[in-house]
Amino acid sequence: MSTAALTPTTTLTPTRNELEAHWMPFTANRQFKARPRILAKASGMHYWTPDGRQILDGVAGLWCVNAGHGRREISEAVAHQLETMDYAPPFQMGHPLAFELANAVARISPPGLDHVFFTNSGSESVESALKIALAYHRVRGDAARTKLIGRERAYHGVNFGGISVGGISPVRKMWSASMIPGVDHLPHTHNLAANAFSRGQPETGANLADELERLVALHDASTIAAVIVEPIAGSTGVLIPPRGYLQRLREICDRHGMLLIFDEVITGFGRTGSPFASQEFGVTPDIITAAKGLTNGSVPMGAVIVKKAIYDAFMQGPEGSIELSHGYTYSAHPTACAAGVATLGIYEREGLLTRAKSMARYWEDAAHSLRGLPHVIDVRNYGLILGLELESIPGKVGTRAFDVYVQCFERGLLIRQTGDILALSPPLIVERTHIDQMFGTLAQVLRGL
Ligand code: PXG
Ligand code: PLP
Repeated sequence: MSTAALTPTTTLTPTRNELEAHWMPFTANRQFKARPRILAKASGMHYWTPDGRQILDGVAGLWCVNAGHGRREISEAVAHQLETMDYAPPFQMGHPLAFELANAVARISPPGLDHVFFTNSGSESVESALKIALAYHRVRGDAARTKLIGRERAYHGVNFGGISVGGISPVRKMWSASMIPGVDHLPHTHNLAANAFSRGQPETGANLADELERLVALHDASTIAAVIVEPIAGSTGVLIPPRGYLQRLREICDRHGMLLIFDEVITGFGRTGSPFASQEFGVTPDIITAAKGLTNGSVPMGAVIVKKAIYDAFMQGPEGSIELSHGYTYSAHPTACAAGVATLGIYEREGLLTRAKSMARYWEDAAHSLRGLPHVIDVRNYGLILGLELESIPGKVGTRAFDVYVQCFERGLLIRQTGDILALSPPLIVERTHIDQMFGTLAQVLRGL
């Protein structure tokens, strides 16, 4: 085959026919294919469409391009790695960058979380974390701890463990017969009546953590392995934890010997103003799941970061035994590791893991300037995250926010929409002028509704 034949043939917007074969994820395929939105190029804070329209990236791709697009340090590291060694088996074999990246991740993790298991996505990180939590109790001789506690309105990716501890009703209904057994849920913390238009953490709701005591009383602590929560729920609409809530969860887990897992796939790598939300909120879990920002979105990769005591619990028995029968063909893939090391280098050199803190006040003020615009029933924010909730059109949940999403795109701004909630989470290199443009465009669209 000539090299020409291997070159992608589609450079401009694909035709209707060319769009068909790709079954798009989490997408209204028929609606999309009738009116596609195609991105062709990216640099810094921007995307470009195939016809050259510039789009301001208000969501860091999908909460992942924290250092902005097209970072040369990353593409050069990836290219170099591909040329040096394209692949190495991760089982019973190592390569230098895997260890370098694990150390780099451990350095920015909360104190005590110092061992890193690599995956290829947030979903795989969640599955791995749940399996590690269950196995941890078993290797300690506490094998009756088999139950997992999730939370309503949680998103933990799309695999069976993740949707089981997750709390998204339509998803749970679709695969209702296939949920993993032994899972219960905490109530979510979203309460517009009490907390609408909160700046930062809402004042009301820490007591909802006490529901965990109720679940402990119901199931008995001796049967519960772990509790998993997102410190800030992202994809189900930006739900900020009430003041004191995460602390109380930590206390209850400690009291009853249950592991606490923070799913930091979105909140990790600087989104909140600290490297992880754990440090930001001053609550240290036993396990952190991460992905997205780990490689700046450039190459798929995830990580499970665990406390030393968890790792150590597995390091027993004959030295030649495999301690954890778990792993992926592409765990610690050399290309992903190269991207990860380069990414963490950028974050460190440019202070991006804490930059959200210095921008947060400007962000918050800009966000709350939207209060009072048509149909806006809540504005909530933390670090460089915005959640904007719109009043739903009766019987047509999501259509109003989707309309805003499309209109923003047409006016050169990429945002996220879920139900009637809009989210912003820009690259952490965002400047005030970008923030002005984001909220200016949003305000214009909202006024025109
Ligand atoms: N856990 C959390 C907390 C997430 O936010 C995942 C797990 C799964 O990660 P992967 O890499 O398998 O997608 C996520 C992913 C949105 C949106 O619109 C958010 C995610 C994914 C898709 C859309 O907010 N988060
Ligand atoms: N299915 C089959 C048939 C396989 O052989 C493998 C891996 O060897 C997998 C699934 C898992 O793939 P991965 O390791 O990329 O998750």
